[in-house]
Amino acid sequence: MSGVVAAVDLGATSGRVMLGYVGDGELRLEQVARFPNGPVPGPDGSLRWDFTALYRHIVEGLSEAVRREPGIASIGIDSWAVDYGLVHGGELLGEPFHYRDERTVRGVDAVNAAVPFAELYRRNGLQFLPFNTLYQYAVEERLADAEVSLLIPDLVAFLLTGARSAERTNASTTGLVDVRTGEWDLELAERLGVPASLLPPLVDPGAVLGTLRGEARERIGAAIDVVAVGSHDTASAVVAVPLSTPDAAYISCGTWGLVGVELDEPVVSDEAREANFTNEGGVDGRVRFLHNVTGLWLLSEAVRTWEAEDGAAIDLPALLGEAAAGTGDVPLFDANDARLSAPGDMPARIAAVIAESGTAVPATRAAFARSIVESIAQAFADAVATAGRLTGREVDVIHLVGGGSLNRLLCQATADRSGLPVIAGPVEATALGNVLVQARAHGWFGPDATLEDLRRAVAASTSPERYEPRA
Ligand code: LFR
Repeated sequence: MSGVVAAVDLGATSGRVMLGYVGDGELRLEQVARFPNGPVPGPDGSLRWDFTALYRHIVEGLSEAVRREPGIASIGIDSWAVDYGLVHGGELLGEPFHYRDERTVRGVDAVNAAVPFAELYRRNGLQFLPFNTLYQYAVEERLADAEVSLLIPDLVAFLLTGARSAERTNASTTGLVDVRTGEWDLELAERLGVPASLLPPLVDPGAVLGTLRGEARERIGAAIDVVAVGSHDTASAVVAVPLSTPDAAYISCGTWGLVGVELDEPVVSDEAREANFTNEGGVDGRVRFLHNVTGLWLLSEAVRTWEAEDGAAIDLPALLGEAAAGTGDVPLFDANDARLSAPGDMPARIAAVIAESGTAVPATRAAFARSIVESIAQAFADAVATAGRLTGREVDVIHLVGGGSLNRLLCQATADRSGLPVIAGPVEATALGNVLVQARAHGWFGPDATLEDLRRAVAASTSPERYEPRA
């Protein structure tokens, strides 16, 4: 069976609306709309998302999608994790905070004082990231004004259909879902002062959330169902990793590099906690056992700074080409250094971090780009090795998907530094995963299709590039 669905895919630097054509051996995406995204200044020096603009772009994109393809069977929505909007009386209480807002520092202190981290890890299985939703809730001033709190993709679905729900893969990133049961940990929520009423019913990928209604339906021009997908972008990306061996590792690389393996059961050992590995919820109850490495954020922030200096756009492929041609020692730094996580003058901050280690700071932009890419690759290689050690797997190949798979320097450096082959692609893994889970819900892959069946469809329809490690 075959058909077409629409995927809304919101990343930290851009959002897209895509059409996904599935069936009869076909799996193909067509981009309908692309719009910029990023942190914007909010009241009192806060860092927010311009959700109002995002939602407008989404509705415009979907109406264009319907114009091109009146027979769209459903819409699926995914985005970055952890961030939320508070809703009262159908209205959003202010623009959502960006996870890079520094208020989370206070939230971490408050949560640590209430629940020791070792206990938290046993309960929710999450690596420490200062912006996990539970830390944000600890300093959320408007919690008491809200009827419900909705994560970004759930918020979009609510505005489109009126449904109030929490899709499970993304809910797992709040820190308030029990890693063993996959249900809200209401006792933990109570200890942290989060009212249970704010946490909507959990739903699984594949469930029909509701049908476009009201103004959204009028503007989009059809009464289409919204179907839950792996609404955490990383969960959707992992669906579309064409895992080629049982011991394969994956890296989903965009703003972040999410490095790990897929498991059937969580690992919440002391070693996993100390290595800061997370057990996020995957589609079909799988576990995304992975570590967050700061990814292309470092490069895109550096480029943003240089473009502001020049008052002109930078030719990134040319810069990376120059970087790849460079010779000599490459100064490495810790890509996950906390000082590199907020927006700002990235080259100056990286220079400061490198200088601290007594190494010479790169003298040119190309050398800087090289240093950034090699440092990310080293962190990728380290995380793959740790994932293998923590799960007792002999990782034999790395699948690198997402925007980073187009960065040849990064793919080769990851192969070289890990000593493992890197299979790069598909670049659009997240949108593909979104489309595939909808298609399966419509029965287009047969009655009992597994994730492995979906991955076979990805492998058959894309041609990833292989990078062998060099001595
Ligand atoms: C990737 C991602 C990561 C999450 C980070 C913040 O886009 O969703 O998985 O840790 O963004 O939400």
